[in-house]
Amino acid sequence: MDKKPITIIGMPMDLGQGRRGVDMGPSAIRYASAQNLLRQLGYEVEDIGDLSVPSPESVNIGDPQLKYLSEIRQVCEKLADTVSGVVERDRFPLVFGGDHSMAIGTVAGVAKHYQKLGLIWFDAHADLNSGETSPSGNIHGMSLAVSLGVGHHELVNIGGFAPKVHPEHVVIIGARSLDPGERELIQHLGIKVFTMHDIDRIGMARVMDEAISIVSRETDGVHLSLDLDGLDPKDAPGVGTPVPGGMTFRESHLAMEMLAEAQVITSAEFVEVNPIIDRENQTAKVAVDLMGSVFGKKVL
Ligand code: HAR
Ligand code: MN
Ligand code: MN
Ligand code: MN
Repeated sequence: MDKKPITIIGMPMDLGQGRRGVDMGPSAIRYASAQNLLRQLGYEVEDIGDLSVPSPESVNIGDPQLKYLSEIRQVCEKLADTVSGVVERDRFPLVFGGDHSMAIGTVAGVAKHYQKLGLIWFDAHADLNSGETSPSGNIHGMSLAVSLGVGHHELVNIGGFAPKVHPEHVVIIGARSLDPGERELIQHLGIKVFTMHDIDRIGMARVMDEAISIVSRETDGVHLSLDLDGLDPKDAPGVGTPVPGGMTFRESHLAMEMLAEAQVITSAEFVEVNPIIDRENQTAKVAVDLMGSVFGKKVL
């Protein structure tokens, strides 16, 4: 298997949600020895450090239905440029977060380079709200919608083009907390969602077989956007919006192992790690463990 060199980017983003601490996610993930693990797996790895993100105390919250819109737009533009530069250098962008609003930037950066980008959204939530439907005004609950071209024009047009992905190339895995407007958009766009019910019923192996076939059908790249709250809070307690009844440690690993076997992933981000509300960095450790599986770590 060809091992593309990896570039780590830290995105200390916490403007997209309401709890402090998720800006420390990149440090927590580094502390859990991400770089060492990837090197042990035989990859060449560079870490270009963190982008700078203003702290919420230093800026105005703005429109309560789109909190910190202008700052999030600015830092996501920067992230998109950075990620795009990494792809241009023929390296694998691996982004550590940070709240999930950062995906607006990551996806914009990779989408520049793929005619048809597949997208795996591993999450308890669908992140398909807009300023009109959001119950919270938190932009981390809008990032998938924005990537699909739905939402505020300043976010939708980051990178200068829209949409970044088409609904038929997107799968959501692990969903168990959806708002009414999100359900409507799922129906309207026909997005494939594997809920926890589906995972219970048919098992993660079949879910991943189907998911991989959807995201790789006619696509030329696949981005993995992994929100740690997709896992059960027992396995990943350090997240700002935990939802019980999530994917287990093993189910999540199986998903990552199957992605590695299929060799479809061309970029990835691990988001929503909040060490302040974690227990002994458990969630960052789980993130790094899952990364190992994505990059081909095997028992035997
Ligand atoms: N759906 C809710 C909202 O839009 C909760 C957002 C979800 N939180 C996340 N994103 N961590 O996956 O406000
Ligand atoms: Mn999310
Ligand atoms: Mn989530
Ligand atoms: Mn298409």
